[in-house]
Amino acid sequence: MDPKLDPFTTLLDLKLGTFDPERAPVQVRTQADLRGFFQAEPPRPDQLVYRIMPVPVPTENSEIQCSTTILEPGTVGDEYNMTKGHFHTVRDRSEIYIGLAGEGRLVLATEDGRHRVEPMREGTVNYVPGGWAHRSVNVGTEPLVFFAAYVGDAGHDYDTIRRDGFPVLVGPGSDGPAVRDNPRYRG
Ligand code: PAN
Ligand code: ZN
Repeated sequence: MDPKLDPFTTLLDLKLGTFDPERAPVQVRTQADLRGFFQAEPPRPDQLVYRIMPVPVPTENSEIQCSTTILEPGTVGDEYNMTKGHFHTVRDRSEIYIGLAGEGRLVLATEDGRHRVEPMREGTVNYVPGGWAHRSVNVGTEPLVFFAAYVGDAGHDYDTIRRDGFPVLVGPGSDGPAVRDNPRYRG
């Protein structure tokens, strides 16, 4: 075959999640961007929640996209800071997360309403099979940092999550992080 891309290398800071050199502009998500994903109305719309550092390649299933996510600690209402969460637009596309720093939970859900909550911290390797929506939650006091690699043409379906939510919510409990049923799931 005729190769489509030239090889390249970038250096990942294993604690901070930053790339040197950066391969693409950093994507910033504030509380305002997460309106409709948190249960509560965001109290500080300009407050940073997370940043995504992409290593972009063509969006084809012959390629592997990757990025790091740096998710700040904090809460909005009764929920810890979290990513929007999504299904892949091409539903069967899978993904791998590698935890680099901080403490988190990976909330996963299927279209038929099953869910799982998996740990995230330095050294965890989370496998996200096709068909599972996924959202990361920072349950600690430091940034949650992880590396993600996924099939190039996966795409991101946020609208389904904005409409339906996840079956469970993660927030501070009396004895550490607590997972509660989401009263508005598909409500
Ligand atoms: C991740 C996520 C990243 C941000 O790279 O895109 O953590 O989360 P949201 O996309 O839900 O805002 C991934 O799962 N990519 O497929
Ligand atoms: Zn994904």
